[in-house]
Amino acid sequence: MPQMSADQQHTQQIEQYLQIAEPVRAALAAGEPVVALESTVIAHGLPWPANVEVARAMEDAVRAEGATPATIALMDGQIVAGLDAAGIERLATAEHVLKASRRDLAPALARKAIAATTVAGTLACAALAGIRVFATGGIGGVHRGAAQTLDISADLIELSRSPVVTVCAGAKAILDLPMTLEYLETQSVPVIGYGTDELPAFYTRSSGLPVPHRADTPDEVAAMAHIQWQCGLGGGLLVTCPIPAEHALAADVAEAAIAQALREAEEQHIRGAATTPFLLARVAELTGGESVSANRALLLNNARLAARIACSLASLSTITV
Ligand code: PSU
Ligand code: MN
Repeated sequence: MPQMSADQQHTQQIEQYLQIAEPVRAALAAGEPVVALESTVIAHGLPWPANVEVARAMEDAVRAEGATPATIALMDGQIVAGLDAAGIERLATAEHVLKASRRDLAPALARKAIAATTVAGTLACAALAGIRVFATGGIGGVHRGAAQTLDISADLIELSRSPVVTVCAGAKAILDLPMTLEYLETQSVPVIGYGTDELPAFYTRSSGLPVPHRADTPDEVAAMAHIQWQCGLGGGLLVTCPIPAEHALAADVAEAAIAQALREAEEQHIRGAATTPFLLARVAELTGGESVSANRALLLNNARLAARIACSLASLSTITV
């Protein structure tokens, strides 16, 4: 039998656990643009049937810009990069869908559990699949009171680890946003305001907090990523793109809902991995249908921008990380 190189053995090992959908595999092999999409928003972020509709609309937005979407989740003992329509439906309607961050990937695969991937989980899977651009809604961050609880999302570490451009609408003010920016600085993640000098706060376009870098076109973002990887600096880049103005919530509405959700989490002693889902669900309930349409608008906007960045990156010469 011919000898396999260590690299080939490694690839073969990963392939047992990684199912890349055919259109995604073909696009990657041809150096064509691919955008990873997360699945937490399908399983945990939005109510049914809005979740299925938004997941499909995000994929359509990516395709409309000339890129191939790859929605990522764990099913039947494999990481699936490029869920099909049936996979999306299954994720949206299954009873117990795990929330998988990087630490949960191996246990969930071993148990053949169905799991939606968080930003950290999706980034780790995208990197394994060789996907370089990822669109999400809001990232996790440093929680308020983290000086006591040490509750800091693994998203922030993974952003520094996986060589992927993440496009988000900033982070919700359920988090300590100044500390989140500090932590991203410590982790050496370039934070790039897209068409803005301030960190967007998900439902609202601005937090009043300056970001260190700015880009106004997809080409500018692609150039930054390309140079970071060509120079061997590794890791990811975070693009923060404000929600389109016509869909932004009034600042006082968002703030009131966030303040109440935080109070309730405190009263009910919500801790650890349950904290973010609790806060997100309460904020969504308290702002009613308005938050769902805002969420939809920013997700589609981010998918579109991510696709444009992926197209621009693909047009640059071969990338070596
Ligand atoms: N913030 C949002 N929407 C989300 C999340 C955070 O505005 O959907 C989800 C993402 O999946 C993110 C995760 O990666 O919550 C962070 O969870 P934790 O704080 O437990 O790391
Ligand atoms: Mn946490």
